[in-house]
Order: sequence, then structure tokens, then C-alpha cells
Amino acid sequence: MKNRVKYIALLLVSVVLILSACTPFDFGGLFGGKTATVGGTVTDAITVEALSGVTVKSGNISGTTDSEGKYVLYKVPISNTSISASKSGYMTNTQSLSLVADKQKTVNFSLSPELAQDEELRIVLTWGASPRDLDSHLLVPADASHLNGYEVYYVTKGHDDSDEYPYAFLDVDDTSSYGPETITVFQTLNHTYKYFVHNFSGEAGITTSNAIVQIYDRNGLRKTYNVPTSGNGRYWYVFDIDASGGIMDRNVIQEVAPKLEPTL
Ligand SMILES: [Ca+2]
Repeated sequence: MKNRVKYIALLLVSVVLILSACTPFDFGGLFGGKTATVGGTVTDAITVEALSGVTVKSGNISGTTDSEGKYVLYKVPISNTSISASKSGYMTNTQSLSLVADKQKTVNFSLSPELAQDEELRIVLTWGASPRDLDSHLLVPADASHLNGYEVYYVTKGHDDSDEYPYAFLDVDDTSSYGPETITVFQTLNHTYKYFVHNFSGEAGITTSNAIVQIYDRNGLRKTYNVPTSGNGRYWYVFDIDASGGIMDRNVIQEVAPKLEPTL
């Protein structure tokens, strides 16, 4: 009888010890796969308002944003390498995911409303807490009436009328971390465009900003660029749009701003 009590007590202590080795939400250590918690905020890339009712999904784990645009996914397997956010009327945003067991990871999303026209493009820049102010710049080639071309950025924002040169507009300039900073291109001219990001506030390097640039067309997310983690300079030259509308990777950090090629 005494032995039996001893055995039960030992069993109970063992169970308590095993459970205490696990985090409250993660019993992955007991059942095989290791997991992490992922959470963040989802905003509209044009209005910058928090978006509720967004489905955020990584593999089989999914959740929905609340009235403040916040979501949390528990027990996401660390083997998952992508996470997506989707809502009716918006284009699905998919990001890569890199998780560490038992840690929390922040993944914010900015969702672009669906595009109206076939030739439209939308460029959405987001980043982390520091530096607080990155700026989107789009160099628009010249046309017959605008021989010097045009630079869409926070000083000269372009035109939100889709029928007027430069046929592009800075919808949002963010100056207080995270973004989004968004440019819509209504139509492209048959010459090369250049897009780059300037580290305006500069209190931290652009290579540690966790900046992401995403390009959408009518069919959805076309391309994602993550900022290089090495290189010197305050400019991230991200891509060109060539004469036929193709997206050409650049993805380099440099010390001077890219310039338009003459279009004679
Ligand atoms: Ca900015």
C-alpha cells in the first residue's frame, strides 16, 4: 500500500515537471513539433486604418483580426515558412516567416485594395520601428510634354487623376515607423521607371529596418522584396519597370540616389 502511494506521488511529480517545462500555450515539446506565437496588426495600404475581419493564416493555423486590426496565432509550427492575410475587396498579402521555438514573432500586414484597371500597379513599402521615416521614390520617364521626367515622392506626389501625367500618385507618406507608404501607378509609359527607398530619418541603418516592398497588379501580389541586410548607404534601389512593363530586380544598397536615363 505504502509503495503504491509512493508510486502515485512520483507519477504526479513527474507530470507536473514535464508540464512546467512547456509554455502555457505550447505543448509541442510533449507531442513532437516545436511551435511559436505569431501576432501583429493589419492596416489598409491606402487609408492606413486598422482592418478588422481579416483572415490571417499560416499552414493549418488561422485567426481573424479584431476591431483594432490585431490578430494572434498560437502554436504555429516553426517549420512554417509563410503567412498570409486576406479579406474580401483586398489582394491577399503573403510574407515569408522565420520562427524560433517558444518565441513570439510580430508580423504586420498592409493590405492593398483591389486594383480597378489592368495596367495599374501598386507599390507598398512597410518596415519596422526604426528608422522611423523611410521614403518611397518613383522616377517616372519623360513624355513629349514633360522632358525632364518626374519624381513621385513626398514633395511632388504626382496626380491622383489616372489620366494626367505622371499617371502615378503617392497615396500615403508615413513618417512614424512601420509604414505603409504607398504609390499607385495608373499606367506605364514605354520607358524605364526606377523605384527606390531613401532612409530619410537615418537614426538606424536601412539594412536593419526590416523593410519590405510589395508590388501588386490586377491579378494580385506580383513581387516581394526584403531589404538586403548588408551594404553601405541610405538608398535601397529596389527595381525598375522596363519599357514593356516587366519588373527588373535591382535590390542593392547604395550611397547615391538612382537617376533617370535620358529618354531621347
Ligand atoms: Ca516617409
